[in-house]
Order: sequence, then structure tokens, then C-alpha cells
Amino acid sequence: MARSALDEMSTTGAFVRTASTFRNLISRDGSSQFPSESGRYHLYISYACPWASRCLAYLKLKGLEKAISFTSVKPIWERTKDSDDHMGWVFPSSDTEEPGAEPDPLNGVRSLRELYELASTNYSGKYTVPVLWDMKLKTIVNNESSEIIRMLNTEFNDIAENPHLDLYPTHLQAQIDETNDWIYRGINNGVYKCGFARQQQPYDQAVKELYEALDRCEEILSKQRYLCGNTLTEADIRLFVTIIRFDEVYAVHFKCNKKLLREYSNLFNYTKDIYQTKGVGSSVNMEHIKKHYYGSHPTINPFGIIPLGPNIDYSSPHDRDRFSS
Ligand SMILES: N[C@@H](CCC(=O)N[C@@H](CS)C(=O)NCC(=O)O)C(=O)O
Repeated sequence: MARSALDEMSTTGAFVRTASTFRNLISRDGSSQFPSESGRYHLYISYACPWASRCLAYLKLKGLEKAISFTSVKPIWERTKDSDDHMGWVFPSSDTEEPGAEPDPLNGVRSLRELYELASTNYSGKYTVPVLWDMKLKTIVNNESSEIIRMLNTEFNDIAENPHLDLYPTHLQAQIDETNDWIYRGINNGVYKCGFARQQQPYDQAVKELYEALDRCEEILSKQRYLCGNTLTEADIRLFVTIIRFDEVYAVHFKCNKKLLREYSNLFNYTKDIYQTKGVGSSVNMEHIKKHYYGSHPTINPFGIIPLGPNIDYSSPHDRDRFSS
């Protein structure tokens, strides 16, 4: 079982992601041992991580910040225990050590690994963010972001400030699922397959799929404001968290440089549009993003040097208002 993303490798040198372990669901109808209650759950994230960031974007979009608290770990992986050499997410020891990151307010642990160990004494998988934590039962509810965002979308509507925002509306579900599928394979997970490949062939294959998927997005976005029509959906948030990292990190660190995101006119303007959607921009911390990738993968960037550019201003004007929404 892989203990970190750096070990998730097939015999052919391709990156193979392992599935998340904690898969409980919160429900508002009382059918689960985890009912949707204000003040009961806490979201552990890293601002660096795209999977965790999509949960944070949802928390903000749905107006759930008063109901569900959150904490970010430090961006650069460190030793998680003195007794072995596992590297992973850790909390700062004070509020001022790393702006944006905070000490664990609930259990006072030093690493995310210790949280997993509190939740399960025989856990042997990866210690990943996001983690949705139940403060009442002192355990992990779920550590799979695709499920956490669905819960945040619907199950907290009695306490959400934006209960009417539905990013997974019934009439678009089939289209969203289909879009998520090729975007996950080609882009969200695709950039990791490019970056973590240890042989040329899996890299070549991953880059090909990545750019086919980006070209397909560009084409769709030349005709409509968002991926599934003229309203924002889950598919857009899932794409956004990857493409906001593209030129700053993936183009260099993961060797995704065949074409830059800012060379795709529609995708680039679309990224700005989503960044400027209320709640989304504040879920992006580019300093944490750059520090993490360039600083936590010594097999790819052994000296941990962080490239200076390109420092794109995603709050600058975009042209997406040309589509009605
Ligand atoms: N399937 C998970 C994936 C989460 C994930 O891979 N998180 C990465 C950060 S981007 C992580 O925490 N990695 C820790 C490690 O590899 O040790 C989800 O979507 O929630």
C-alpha cells in the first residue's frame, strides 16, 4: 500500500492513484450516523492541494464557513514522525509560523498522519487532505473530495447561507458526470500522470491525453460560458482547481509545457471568470501552491528551487460576459 504520492508507481513507471479509505456520508435526513449539524464538522485542507481546494471552494460558495470550520496544514511536507522517514502534511506550531496555516485547533496533533491514527489504529494508507472530521465522534467522516463536495452541495442546505446554489442539479447530472470523467482522466489526474511518470512512454501517453482534453475544453468554452452550459456547475469547480495551478506549477514542475494555459484564449478567460466568482478567489493561495509542489517532491525537483514566474493576475478583466448566464 502506497504511503505517499511519491510511491504510487506501476511496474511500467506510470503514476497510479490509490483510492481513498474513509467513505462515510453526512445526511440531512437523519439516515446516517453523521447528521448535518452546524458546528460539528471540521475540514482539514492544504491550500496547495487541488482536491482539498475544491472542498474549500464549495464551503465558501455555499456559505458554510460559519457551520463548518477549516484549517490548512503547512505547504511543504516534513517528517511526520521521528521513528521513520515518512514525509507528509504537518501543522505549524504557531499562527505566525506560516501565514495561511494554523496549528491543529481540535486535537493538537503535529501531523495529519496523527489524525488518521486517532481515527483508525490500524490505518495503513496515505495521509491525504482533504479530511472531513467529526468533532463529536472524533473521527474521519470522509477523505474523498469528490464525495465531500456532493455533501456540501446538498446535505447542509438547512444551515447554508446559499442553499439555493445547486452545483449538481438533477437535469445536468448525467452531463456533469460524463464531463467529470474525461476531465479527471485527462486533466485533474492527467497532470500528475505527466509529472510522476518515471518512463518516457507513460509520460508521452499522459501528455497526449492531457492536451486532447484541454483542446476539448477550449472548444466547448468557445461556445458557452461554462462546461455544461451557461451556469456554473461542479464540473467547472473540478476543472478550475487544476487549471489555476497550470502555468504557475504544472507547466514547469510536471512537464506540461506543450502549450500554456494562457495560450488558450477561452480557457484562460474562463479561469479568470471562475476565480472572480464570489468565494472562489479566496480559496486560492498561490504561495502555498508553489511552495508545496516545488518543495515537496525531491525526486522531481531535488533542490526545491521555486521558479520566480509567471505570477498571473487572475483578477484582471475577462471576456466571458459575452455569454449570457
Ligand atoms: N482522492 C483524494 C486525493 C487527495 C490527494 O491526493 N491529496 C494529496 C495532496 S494534493 C495528498 O494529501 N497527498 C499526501 C501524500 O501523497 O502523502 C481526494 O480527491 O480527496
